[in-house]
Amino acid sequence: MTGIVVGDPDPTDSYSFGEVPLAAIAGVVYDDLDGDGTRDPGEPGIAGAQVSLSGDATQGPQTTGADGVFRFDGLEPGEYVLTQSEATGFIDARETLGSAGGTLVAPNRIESIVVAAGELADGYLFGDVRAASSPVSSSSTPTTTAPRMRARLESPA
Ligand SMILES: [Ca+2]
Ligand SMILES: [Ca+2]
Repeated sequence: MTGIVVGDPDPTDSYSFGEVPLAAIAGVVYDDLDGDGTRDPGEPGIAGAQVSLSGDATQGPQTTGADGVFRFDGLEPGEYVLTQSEATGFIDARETLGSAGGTLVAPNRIESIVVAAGELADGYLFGDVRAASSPVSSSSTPTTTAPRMRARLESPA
């Protein structure tokens, strides 16, 4: 509080009351290559996805760059909503809540993110997968396929 003199007689004094450190909400839109809902090492960010902030303030949409990162700065303490839309060629996968929590209410929509003064709420992950490759493909779990079942699947119809 240095520099602020209580009772300053200057009528043009512009100090505002209740000045608080501002918060930020950040995260990444990423390519969930194996469709497991977790960002694993080597799973890249997605460029061209859009993320919007709503709630106690509205910002965006931000369009992600190659790293998939989005970040909303300058937020008053309050409650916010993140909404994501896929980049061309991608479909929805699973989302992961970040450090300030929240509620996943629908695909690509996280509500009730409550941030305190000066808080950086990070780690909000929006997972998408390429539309060309099915996220429910069984090809990623060959070791759990019984030989008999595999033989049946591979036999001619
Ligand atoms: Ca993954
Ligand atoms: Ca998603």
